[in-house]
Amino acid sequence: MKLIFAVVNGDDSQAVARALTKRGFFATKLASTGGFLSAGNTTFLICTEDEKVDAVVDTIKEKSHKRKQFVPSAAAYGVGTYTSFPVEVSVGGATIFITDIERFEKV
Ligand code: 2BA
Ligand code: 2BA
Repeated sequence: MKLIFAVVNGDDSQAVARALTKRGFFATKLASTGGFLSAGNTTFLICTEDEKVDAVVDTIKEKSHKRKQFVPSAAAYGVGTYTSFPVEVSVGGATIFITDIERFEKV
């Protein structure tokens, strides 16, 4: 079994959740916050069999979109507001981490 952590843009999280459920995957959604932008995003935890990992990743990829976002450099880098200028960052589609599970139980 593998545990997939997927950080998804808040705007895509409903579409990702719907698609995962429709394709028979079980998932847990956690409300999370990006360390850089301090904006809300959604972290999915998905535990599934090894051979289904690619299908989960493909589903997330399909429903998560890349976005360009402008942020004040003061907010992004913590410099004084007198030097603030907009900085463009590319956010998403999704950031995905996959780890082994030693034991999985539903009791
Ligand atoms: P349970 O399987 O007891 O799961 C309860 C909650 O535990 C789930 O809430 C989810 O938050 C988490 N969970 C369970 N298995 C997981 C896994 N492999 N990876 C990550 N998180 C997991 P919900 O998603 O709201 O599901 C509530 C109940 O609905 C589930 O109870 C299950 O009986 C059913 N269910 C969930 N997804 C389904 C699906 N794709 N197809 C059919 N039934 C589903
Ligand atoms: P945030 O930390 O709010 O980051 C939003 C976007 O800002 C990132 O998009 C990236 O383009 C940029 N960024 C983040 N940290 C940066 C830094 N130190 N210097 C310059 N630019 C930076 P994504 O890479 O698509 O990440 C989207 C969200 O996924 C992140 O939100 C964070 O919550 C999570 N994430 C991304 N990589 C991660 C990692 N290696 N470990 C844990 N969480 C990660």
